Amino acid sequence: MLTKLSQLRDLIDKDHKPKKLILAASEDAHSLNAVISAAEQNIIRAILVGDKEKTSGMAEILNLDISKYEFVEANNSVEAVTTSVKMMHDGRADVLMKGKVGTSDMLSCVLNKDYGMRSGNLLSHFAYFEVETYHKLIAVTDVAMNIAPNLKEKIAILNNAVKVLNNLGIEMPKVAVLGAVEKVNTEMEATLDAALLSKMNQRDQILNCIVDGPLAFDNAISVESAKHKQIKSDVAGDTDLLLMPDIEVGNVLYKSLVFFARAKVASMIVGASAPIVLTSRSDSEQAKFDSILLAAVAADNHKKS
Ligand code: COD
Repeated sequence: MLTKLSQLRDLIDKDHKPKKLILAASEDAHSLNAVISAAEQNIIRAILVGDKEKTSGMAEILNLDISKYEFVEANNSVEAVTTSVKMMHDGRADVLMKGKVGTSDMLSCVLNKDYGMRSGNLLSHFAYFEVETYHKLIAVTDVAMNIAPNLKEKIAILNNAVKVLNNLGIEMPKVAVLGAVEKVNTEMEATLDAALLSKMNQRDQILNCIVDGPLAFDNAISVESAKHKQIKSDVAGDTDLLLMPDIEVGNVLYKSLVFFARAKVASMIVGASAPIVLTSRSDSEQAKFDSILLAAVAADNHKKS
């Protein structure tokens, strides 16, 4: 059972060759520090794309030697992202990482039909949390890409996340599909979708996991709360993955866990032609480093599948 994000390190392939990671718009202090630290620990090989003058100035202040890493010049963040995504499209690296550029700008470029990183699947965001008050790591999806997913999109988001968890060694992750309440309410669409997803799982239309829902947040993560409400569930209180109804709920939960609960987090975009590290500007350097670790493990598995 995974209880700490640092355990991701043990999951790196024994014959792991450091994966090539492109940092798009490299003039971002936290990202640069995390990338160089991961490169120095042989987790990745770094390629920096961005404004050379600003990046070098930042490296000097941070006391980092970036002279040994490949550098591709770009005049602005849009050019940096476009160049980076095109390099990924051409198979020049295994992982893409967002530097000093807006999330939507980065994602729109990734979705470009001609030179993007589409794979035919829905792309979605996967976040993995270490929360002191929970007995194991817990995944949350989708808090950053799909704004208001319909049922079909929720199936794809769920399958993307289950694939990540299966690859991390969790054979049958327990999935709680969240609503505001644990009973189906015909006026609350999230509860209807949750019930359908549970039934599809029972009928083997969604595989390699145990799905239950609707569950409210408290009974998804607390055995006492589930008992109190007399909920019979194989998932309640022992959830590995929380499926969010939409981006607003997901994003508020993400930030509440980080800012109120001081949780640690690693996150990435999955479902594309390669994993994409897409932490937000407010994420810590540790979160960026752990996300690189998560993406490196995912890239090892990507190569095998
Ligand atoms: N997976 C695969 N294809 C997709 C996806 C997806 N998740 N989303 C859109 N597409 C395809 C569509 O089918 C279409 O062919 C094309 O991409 C364009 O679709 P649009 O018009 O919806 O694309 P955009 O560029 O307007 O929007 C895509 C974004 C991902 C940018 C948008 O959904 C978005 O802004 N998401 C929220 C990002 C955000 O602000 N996160 C902040 C949280 S920190």
